[in-house]
Amino acid sequence: MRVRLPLLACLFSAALAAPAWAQTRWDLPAAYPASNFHTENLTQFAADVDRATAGKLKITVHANASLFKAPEIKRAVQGGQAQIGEILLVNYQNEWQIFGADGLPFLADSYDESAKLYKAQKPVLEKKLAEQGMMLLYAVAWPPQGIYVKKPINSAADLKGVKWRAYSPATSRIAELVNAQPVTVQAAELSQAMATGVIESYMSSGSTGYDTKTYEHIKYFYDTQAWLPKNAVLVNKAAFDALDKPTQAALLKAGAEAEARGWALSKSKNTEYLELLKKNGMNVLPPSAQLKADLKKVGDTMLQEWLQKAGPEGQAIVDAYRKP
Ligand code: PCA
Repeated sequence: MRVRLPLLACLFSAALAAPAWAQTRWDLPAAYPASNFHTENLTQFAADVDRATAGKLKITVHANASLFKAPEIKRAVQGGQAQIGEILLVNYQNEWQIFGADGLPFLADSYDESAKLYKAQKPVLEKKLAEQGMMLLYAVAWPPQGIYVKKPINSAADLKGVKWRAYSPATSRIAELVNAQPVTVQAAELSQAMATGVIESYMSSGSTGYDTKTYEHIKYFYDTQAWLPKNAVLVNKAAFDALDKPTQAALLKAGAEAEARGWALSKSKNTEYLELLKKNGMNVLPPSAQLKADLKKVGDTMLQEWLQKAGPEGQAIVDAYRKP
């Protein structure tokens, strides 16, 4: 009988620990590593929801594309395979141009402008996602995007023929416009793509450069501050509706807090990441006047192309964004 005692004790404590009310468990697929600031923010958000609901809603964050690959997360939330998930909006530009508004070079290239663009973009984003059975819980900008490249560059012409990693339709388009060779690789596979020589250049933030140890393969970062793409956290509407009112309120509150915290984190961490890159041997440099002018031209072309494809809906966003 001695054997049974621990078992009994175990069952008894499990019964005690088990809540008398129903517990809801949600999965949250995310595409970036656990140590990334977006993911840390998600983890904090999940802990806040847990605390605010006294454990009624448990959200498990699955970092680094371990549950779904980056381009699959939106569909997973839409279809209810995941109740909540974090996406990179610009990944979905081909589905609907408005998702790509924050990926256009130099349309909004500072945190303030990026916040303003978000405000202009948000109502239409919410409407579209609602049509798809989802809610926009919150969105946070990545730090400004610069160019990682193996050799020093002075102009866009120096990028000719370079193997260029793209993470979105727009970053592929930039490659085409500067005559580089685009290959789409999501962040979770980026380290490997550099190690195997599949890519020798890409545009992204100091954050992703640091996360992927880019300094082990690439030694130059041109801080072009070209745009700030956003991650957005989406919720399946049916899953949300199935929650009781206090739980819904707790989720929305934690989401709003995560949004404010995320923007502040992005900004402060950006400086930190660039310092860390330098410490690890990266040359962090301002772009030359020529490179700046070349990229500005690329941005102008892409904005024209985008406006044509996005139609009046896109024009309305740009107008609202530019209104003083
Ligand atoms: N990092 C992500 C998207 C934008 C960013 O800064 C990436 O490179 O995949």
